[in-house]
Amino acid sequence: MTATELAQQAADQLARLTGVDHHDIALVLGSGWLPAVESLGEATADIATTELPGFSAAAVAGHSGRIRSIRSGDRQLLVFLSRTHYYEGKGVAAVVHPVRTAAAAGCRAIVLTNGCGGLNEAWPPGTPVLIRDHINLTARSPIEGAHFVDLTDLYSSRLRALCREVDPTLDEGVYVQFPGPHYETPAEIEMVRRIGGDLVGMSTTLEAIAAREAGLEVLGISLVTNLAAGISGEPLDHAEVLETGRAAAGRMGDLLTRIVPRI
Ligand code: 8IG
Repeated sequence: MTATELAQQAADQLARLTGVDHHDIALVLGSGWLPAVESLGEATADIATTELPGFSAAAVAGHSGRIRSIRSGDRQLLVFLSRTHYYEGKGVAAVVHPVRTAAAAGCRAIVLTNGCGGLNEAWPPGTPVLIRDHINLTARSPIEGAHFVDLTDLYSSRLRALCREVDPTLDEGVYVQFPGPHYETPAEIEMVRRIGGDLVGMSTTLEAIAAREAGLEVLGISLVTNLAAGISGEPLDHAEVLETGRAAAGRMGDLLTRIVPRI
């Protein structure tokens, strides 16, 4: 079975379990974004990812393996409360299966969120930053075969402009995906700075590529949860990431809730 066929099976089962045969916008919630889901609207269904073909169980504390179908105004949202990370070793196809399922479920746009390290000291933990572009340091692609997908304007300039209308204080940055699961060394962060990166994390770029291949419009928003290694002198800590998310939840929920109706 091809990846697209498996995603279609997942979308068909999703339609049966949620009673919704067409979703409009997908959201993937990264580290620190989970509390923001409550502001988005009323959940009309809440299912475990494992109820759909092709999904495996979530592995990280603070990531819950569930999918919600949420009514938000006249839009039906498909919200993934967690993601499969590349570092879990389940393969790139597993990482991007939610994105392909969203496309098969009818979504035209996807909002990819993540928690990340920031290189800019003007972005304290709790700062949301729009992803303007990315550098994929996994050296992998979700696409197989001679399918040469254009990634110019991968992170939709239309959607970024719309976000800045909603919140003019939003900055933009280049997101660099490392394979993880270890954080970077200070020397690697210096390399990121020199190659033009502003944000470092362990997700998003492979999903964005798969989304573009599937024809989805992509919006990427990072929540800076820590300064990148070597910048503050403090060690990095996953508990701190979760706490920053809780503290920023109000602002992130508000941001998503104001953006979604305009996508
Ligand atoms: I949250 O500093 C979070 N995720 N690679 N580096 C990488 N991933 C992260 C970081 C970070 N913070």
